[in-house]
This record gives sequence, C-alpha cells and structure tokens, in this order.
Amino acid sequence: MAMNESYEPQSIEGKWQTRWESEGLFRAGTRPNAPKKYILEMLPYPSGKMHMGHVRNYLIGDVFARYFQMKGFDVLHPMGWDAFGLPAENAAIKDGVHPAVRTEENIASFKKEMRSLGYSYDWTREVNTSKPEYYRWNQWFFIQILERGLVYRRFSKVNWCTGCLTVIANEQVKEGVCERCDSPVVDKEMPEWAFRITRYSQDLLDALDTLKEWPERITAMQRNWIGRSDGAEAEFKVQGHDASMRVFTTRIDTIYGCTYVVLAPDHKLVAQVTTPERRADVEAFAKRMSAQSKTERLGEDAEKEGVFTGAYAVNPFTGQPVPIWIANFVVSDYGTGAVMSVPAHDVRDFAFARKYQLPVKVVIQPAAGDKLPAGDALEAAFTEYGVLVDSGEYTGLASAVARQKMAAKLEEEGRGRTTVTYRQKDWGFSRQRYWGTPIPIVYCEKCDPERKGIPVPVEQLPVRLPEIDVQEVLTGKGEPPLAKVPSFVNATCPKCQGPARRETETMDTFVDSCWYFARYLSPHFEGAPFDPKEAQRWLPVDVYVGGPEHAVMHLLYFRFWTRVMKLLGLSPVDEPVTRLITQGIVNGPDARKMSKRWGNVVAPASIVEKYGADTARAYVLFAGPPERDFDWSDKQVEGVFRFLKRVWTLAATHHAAVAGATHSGPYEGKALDIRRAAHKCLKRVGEAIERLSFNTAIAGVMECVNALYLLGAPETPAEKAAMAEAIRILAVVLTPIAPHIADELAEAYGAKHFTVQDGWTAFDPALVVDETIPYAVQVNGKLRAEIHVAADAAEADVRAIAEADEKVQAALAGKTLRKFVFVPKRLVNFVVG
Ligand code: ANZ
Ligand code: ZN
Repeated sequence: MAMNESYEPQSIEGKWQTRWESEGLFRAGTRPNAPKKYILEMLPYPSGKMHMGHVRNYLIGDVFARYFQMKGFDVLHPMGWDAFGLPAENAAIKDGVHPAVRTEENIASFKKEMRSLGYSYDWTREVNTSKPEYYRWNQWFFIQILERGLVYRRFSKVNWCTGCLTVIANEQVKEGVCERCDSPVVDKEMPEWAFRITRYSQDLLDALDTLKEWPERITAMQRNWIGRSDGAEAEFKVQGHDASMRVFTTRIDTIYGCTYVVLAPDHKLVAQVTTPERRADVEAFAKRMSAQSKTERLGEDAEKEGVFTGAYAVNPFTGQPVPIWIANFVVSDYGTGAVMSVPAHDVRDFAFARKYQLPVKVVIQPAAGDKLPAGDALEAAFTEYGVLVDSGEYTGLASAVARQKMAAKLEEEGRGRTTVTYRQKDWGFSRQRYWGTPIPIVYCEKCDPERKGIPVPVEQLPVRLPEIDVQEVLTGKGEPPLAKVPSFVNATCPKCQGPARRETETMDTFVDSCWYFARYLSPHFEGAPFDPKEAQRWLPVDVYVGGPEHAVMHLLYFRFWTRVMKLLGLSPVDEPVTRLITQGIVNGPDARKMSKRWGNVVAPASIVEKYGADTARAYVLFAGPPERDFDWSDKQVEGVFRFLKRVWTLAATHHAAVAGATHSGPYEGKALDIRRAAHKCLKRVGEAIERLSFNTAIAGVMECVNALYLLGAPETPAEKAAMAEAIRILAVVLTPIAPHIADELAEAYGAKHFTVQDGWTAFDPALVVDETIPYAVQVNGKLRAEIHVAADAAEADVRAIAEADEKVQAALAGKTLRKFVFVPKRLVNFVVG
C-alpha cells in the first residue's frame, strides 16, 4: 500500500480508533496465562468537557497500559464515571434539568472526547456510580459495616457550607471557606452518620511504610493528617468544686511550669465552674466562638484570645492553684479539650501569657549552651527538650526521662496515664442532598424509639432514588430534598411491618470512589460488589494515576475501605495500590492555572482538531516529567507536530524503495549506523518509560529521527533493510505516545497486526554498546598505559579497567593510593605515595 506524502492525522486517527475498539484490542483478561498489570486513573466527575488536566492524567496511564500490553502482560485499563455529586444538583437548582439527564449528556460528550484522544480503555467494564446497579453495593457495604460496628450515628458539630447548604468534610474546608463554592463554612450541631475510620488510624499509619512506590509527599501528608501524638493525660482538680478536668499534653515534663489551664469554650465544665461575676464575659466569648469555624479560630494568623473563668485548678504535681481560662485556640474535639499552659516552653502559651499578664516560669534549661533567664525576662518560649529545673524531685532529669517517670507516677496514683491521640477524625459521610446514594435506613417509632435507625434488609436493596419533580424538590433550601418526596419517605418497618420513615440523607460521593477500582473487575456481578475470584487475579492496582489534591480524602478513604473489603473476605489485599503517580498541573501559557477567570484555558478538543490526537498526546507527555507542573506553549505544540510530520515524511520518502527490503547481513558502515541508531532508541525509550520519564523517551525518538535523516537515503540492500527496520522500530516506540501514527506506519511497512499486538521489540545488545574511546592512564602524572573503554563508561568502570592493566599494576605495586583523578573521556591519574 502506498503512503500518502503528507501527514494528515485527521484522516487516519478515527479509523484506528474504530478498528481498535471493534477488534477488542484493549479487552482485559485475554491472556490468562500472562502476568497481569492493573493500570488505573482516577475516575472523573463527568463535567461537560475535558480539560488539559484530564488529558494528562489519562495519558500517563495510557502510556503504561499500552507499554505493558506490548511487553506481554494481561492489562486491565478501565474507565468509569464518578457520576453523583453536587455540581449536577446545583446546576439542576439553577435550570431545572434533572441531574440524571444532565449526567448522561455529560458522560456522552466526555466519552467522545476521550475516544478522540485514542485512550486504550476496556469500555466493556465501564462503571457509572449513579446507577442503582452500582450504588446498591454502597448500601450493601454500609449494612455490612454497620453490623461490624464501624458505622454509627452521632450528634456532632459539622462543617456546614452556607453556599452548598450541606455538610462538607474537614478536608474540603480551605481557610474557612468551602473549597468548591468559596462560601463561608460554619459549625452546626447536627446528627450525622459516620464511619469509624479512626479504628484503623494506627494501621493506616503503620502501613504507610509499606507504600514504597508512593510519592513521599503524599505519604507524609497522610502521616500528618492521621497525626499520631504521644503524650499523657493529667488530672487537675477544680478548687471549691467536686469536679476535675483532664488535660492532654505531649510535654508532661513541663508541668511544674504550668501557670494556667485553658478549656475549650464549649468544654462541658465551663458553665459549672465559671464564677457569677465572670459569667457574662465567658458566655459572650463562648457564643462568639461558636459562630466561628474551627479553621477561622485556629488559622495561623488568628490572634490568640481568651477570658478568665474566675475559677482555679490544682496542679497535680505542685499542689498549687492555677487560673482556668477559655481561649479560641483550644478545641473541644482534640485530646481532652483541656490544656495545661506552659508559657515558658510553648510558643502559643507564651504569646497568650504576655498578652494577659499571666506568670511565666522556666522549668527546662537547654542541655548545653546559655541558660535561660527567669520567666519575667524571657524573650521567647524555649520549646526544645532539655534538663528539668525547679521541678521538685524531677529536677536534673532529662526531658525524655522525666516524661516517662511523671506519666508513670500519674498512672500509679490514678490521676492520669500515657495516651496516644490522633488528629484524624471519624468520617462523617451523610449529606443533605438528592444526587447521591440513599442511606438504607428506616426509622420506626415502635421498634426504634431512640431513633438509632433500622437497616433495610439486604434483599430489599437497592433503595432507589425516587423520580422527582425537579423544580419542586431541588430548591436548594431547607431540609434534605428527599424529605419532600412522600413516596420515598413513607416506608414499611422491616421488623413490625408498620409504618416507618426512611432516612432522607444520602452518602458522600467519596463512598463511591472507595471501591470502584474493584467493581471494574466484574462490573455486572450480581452476588456481591465484585467477584472475589477476580480480586485474586487483579488486585492490587499496579499503577494509579491522579491528582495530588486527593492526598488525604480519597487516597485515605479507599485505603480504609480496602481493609473493610479484606475483613469481609472479598479481597485478599492489604493496600489498594502499589505504585501511585500524582500528576502536576497544566498551567496556561501565562503560567497561571488554567481558568475561565484568566481566559487562558486551552481546550483539548481544539488541539485535537487542529493537530490531531497524536500531537496533543506527544506534546503533553513531552512538556515535562509527569509529576511536575508545566506551562502550556503553542510554540512547543507546533514543534511536536513538526516532529511527527518529520517521522511521517521519513517513512513516506523511503517507503517505495525500502518497505519490502530484506537483507541477511552482514551490516557495515552506514547500514550498521542506521541499525545502531534504531536499537539505541528502542533501549532508551523502554528504559525511560519504566522510570516515568516520558519526556526523555520522546527526546530519544527525536534524536533517532534526526540521526536517520543525517545518514541520508539508503542505497545498498543492507541500508534499505536497515532503514525499513528502523521505521518499524519507530512505530514500536511511538505506540505508547502517538499510537495512531504508529499503527499507520507499521501497516505501511508490512505489519499484519496492531503494534500493540506485535509487541515491544527487544533491542540487540551488540548494537547499543557505544564505540570505545582511549583513556590515558597515569601514575603520579606519568603515562603508564592506554586503555579502551565504552564512551559512556562511569568512573568506577574506567578505574577498574585501568587497575586491571598489567603495566599499571606494576607501577602501583607496594604503594599507597592517595588520590584518584578522573578526567571524563580523557585520562585517569593514580596519585600514590
Ligand atoms: C502542655 C505543653 C507544654 C504542650 C509545652 C506543648 C508544649 P500535638 O503535638 O499536636 O498533639 N493541646 C492539647 N489539646 C489541645 C486542644 N484540644 N486544643 C489545642 N491545643 C491542645 O499537640 C499537643 C499539645 O497541644 C499539647 O501539649 C497541648 O499543649 C496542646 F511546652 O501541653 B501541650
Ligand atoms: Zn417497627
């Protein structure tokens, strides 16, 4: 078949996409005897259009999926839709389109864009989380988890977004505002359903050490988020009351320097101990605090402020009374909600003490160096460990030793103990919205007067979302939308068959994304969320690609869920993902994050239309290492397009003369040079892909193409055969990057199958060794030998070869080596004495 002279991606790409799909090229499970690779990208929320971040995300996975398939693996590379969620519901409130309708439309257009980029998905496994076939299993999990005591209903302060009118997770509050809509977030006391994820805090923390192929940044964020803190609780009696408080401290060694204690404004002791003359101030302060969100109160630059309650507590070690305050920086849901303040050794306490003229008492001196002055003259808190002073029988002990002794003493006397505290909270997951999974619970006044909730029997699942009149129900105001749908609310009690009321809250969409990766294994399985046999074959996910913004929500939640799936006997793995890749951001040409606000958005479709999918793909991969941000450059897109054109022209120019050429060797001169360029490229690209260096992989292809041009037109049969081989190799290495042009070239050069099927060619080791170059070997500056070493040999190799030389050995005999000098590509010198 003759090749068109000019590169016209638009005329070839659609054809290949159709052929790949109709021949089921990317079906998983077709090589049951081969080792598996499960390549996954975070499933998208189907907004109407793809952005460049999506393109990059899926490309990283796509390169791996194609590469491993070429390497002979049975590859699973699925895609689906995180289809529930607020944006569709908020849009419905605005324009009355049912979220299900909008979501379907969005999925259709999103999928079309994905297809146009040539991603290698096994679409037979597509999952849509808003379908009852999917969310019934959220409900099933909920009930299993409930039976194991890992779900409970609590009354608690929740983050209430005043814009979205729903509860949002701690992780979604950014500096006091909702990360989605920028509206203020306030604390609200509400009943909610929560998963007891904290039961796994320690395990989730410990196992981070096993995640060797996760970015350090992400595991560090999780470690921090879980926030294990080793400390002690100590009991302070309240003077004149039959009451006491427990403080949580990580520095019990400083307790002799405690000059006041602070309760959270909403601590339950506050009302009881506050003296009548302080009551008005204390109540006003507490009220002001309750209107502020935690983030507002605790923000880095929030001014420390508080009020005195009029009461005193007794330090359990000194027996001395200290004033009890309340302050903005102490929160009720961490530790015990009560703090012993040691201004000499804590920055926050120091600032507070100076502001309110509370005493400062030094009880720790640095182990070495200058001594601290007395508390009154102290300029800043000394927060490090040191040696105790003014601390009774503990004076003279090192902090670390004193911590243990003091905690032991408290424990002995029943006035405290060593404790471990975690910053991580249980995961409150109920939402007052319509477009989510209904929580499968009913309330029956007769059987369940405490309103704990009665689970819907598993046989009755799914509890379906009702059809609604969008305009009536999705008003964005008041109670949960489902509460306005009587046909939904009115249910039958599974225990007494009497009338019951259905739970009207829905689940956080992070529940959906906790286990979707397992649903892909058997997307239509009826007996369980997924087929455990398939889990044996495919889990864990080998490579997972997604945005780093998910570090502490999704990526922590799905690790929790993986533990639950193991507990339920569904899956054998402890962790969901072996290798995690978090991709950087694609900024606009102006180096700002692409956004409508800046008018710097580059639509993927416009690039595909103008240059073709292969250019869009190769450019995004070439622009920088996957984990780094890069700024869009139209000029570089042009450059990459020209490069693909050069590849095409090379293949087209020589096509008639070389496509059918064969030669049985030997290869010498130019023919050999052509082969060397191609095999080196093969080696380089394979290695670069494995170490996630797609940009250097492409640079390798470019270099090879340049070399082939420079070598000029092939003339002899050997040169012609070498050139044909080189072009077939270009098709191989381009497959993960620019798969359409790859298949087109391969076909023109005689391939009978898709490049993905023909696989990755093994390079010939003899063709990738560089020529050797001479090195002068000196001993004390005197030439002793000349050796020949591969041009790219490392210092250690050159040295080893030099030391093996007989003449050099003779010159070194009996001497002590003082220094070894290495001048790359020129000489080495042994300095001996
Ligand atoms: C006395 C002390 C002396 C403290 C000192 C520190 C240094 P991490 O490490 O984050 O766990 N704290 C305890 N509960 C609190 C609460 N509910 N709200 C605000 N602060 C609280 O922090 C533990 C330390 O934070 C505890 O140790 C306590 O202050 C404070 F030289 O106790 B420390
Ligand atoms: Zn009942």
